[in-house]
Amino acid sequence: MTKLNPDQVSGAFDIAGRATGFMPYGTGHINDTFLVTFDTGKRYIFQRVNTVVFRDPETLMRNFVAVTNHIGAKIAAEQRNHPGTRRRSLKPARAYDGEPFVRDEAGGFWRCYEFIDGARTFDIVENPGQAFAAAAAFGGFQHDLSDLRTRLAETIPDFHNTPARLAALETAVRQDVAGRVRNVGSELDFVMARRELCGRLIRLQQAGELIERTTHNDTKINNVLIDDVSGTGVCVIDLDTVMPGLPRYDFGDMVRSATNPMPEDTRDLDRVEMRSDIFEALLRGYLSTAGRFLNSVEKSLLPFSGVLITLEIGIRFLTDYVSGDVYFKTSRPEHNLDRARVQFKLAASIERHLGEMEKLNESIGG
Ligand code: ADP
Ligand code: GN1
Ligand code: MG
Repeated sequence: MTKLNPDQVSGAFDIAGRATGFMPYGTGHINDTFLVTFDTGKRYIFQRVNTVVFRDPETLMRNFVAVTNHIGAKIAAEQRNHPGTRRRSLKPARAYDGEPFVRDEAGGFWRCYEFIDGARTFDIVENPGQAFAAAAAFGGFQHDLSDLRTRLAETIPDFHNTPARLAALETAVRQDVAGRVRNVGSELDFVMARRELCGRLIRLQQAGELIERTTHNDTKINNVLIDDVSGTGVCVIDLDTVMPGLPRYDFGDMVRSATNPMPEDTRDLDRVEMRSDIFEALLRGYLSTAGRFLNSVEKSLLPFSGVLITLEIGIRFLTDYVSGDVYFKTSRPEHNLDRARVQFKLAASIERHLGEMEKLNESIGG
């Protein structure tokens, strides 16, 4: 059955007025996102959740509501009514049946929240100020959730279990369903040479040295809205993978997505590199908000997490390429391979800078 559009489901949400227009929005790889305008002049984000990736979207939405209620209550308690504070959390709309979602007759699973005005996301960080702002917002988000008493459901089990991601790649290579393994020899060599790295954080966690916390798990830099005027981080979005995890993964994904000056899928690999000034701004921004609750072991692993997550996401893109593009949205046959190559080039660059990154981390209190 053909997929429905947001204007066909908008009437099921308890929103004043009528939807008058919609357009696809954002550059995410998983869900379908739309900006919908109502005749009241108000704008909303509608999302058709990818139910192949998120098998239990109702549980996911229970997490979503728990998180946004928790942060919303803090905002109310703080009673700081300047615009930045009011916009700090997403506000999910309710359907007329009281649920924070709507299922359409074509099998689509929809949610909706208010559009946050006066702010935007960036796919590529333009300057250290933006990196500081984004990292401070993600650290603030972790801090906001550090006293959440309920343990959230795992929307994707083993999401950042790097050894499990490696095992999935090995299985995909053995099966070679798309006949693409012959194209990825050097990429596989790159990964296999780093096999030992993959288990490092998980081993520390299993040894009880790293504490499980509620983390975002998808801190790609375009998952935080930056204020158009002040340049500060306004609101952390894309809450599908907020669940128990290690804060290090969140910092690592900021390093992966913000330090690279090129698009995540560029073919111009010569220009892919880790920008040291952006790393420093991320570290300072993140510690300005998360430094308060992290312990010293957690802090010492911040630079390494950049290598690990970049390698892990590269492994995931490569696995999807070998599997015939079944997970991430693609717009060309080699798209996932191009993405994987960028991650590996960036991981190698981070590795080369690791010594100086660790020195900096020690010197600023990480
Ligand atoms: P995806 O899962 O597709 O990455 P996101 O939830 O990250 O979806 O949303 C896609 C884009 O839509 C974001 O990068 C951001 O630009 C925009 N966006 C999402 N939610 C809002 C919001 N409440 N207000 C303004 N823009 C938003
Ligand atoms: C996906 O949804 P989006 O585009 O923010 C993916 C992340 C990856 C990222 C790589 C649920 O994030 O884990 O790091 O692509 N999200 C999911 O760009 O798999
Ligand atoms: Mg997103």
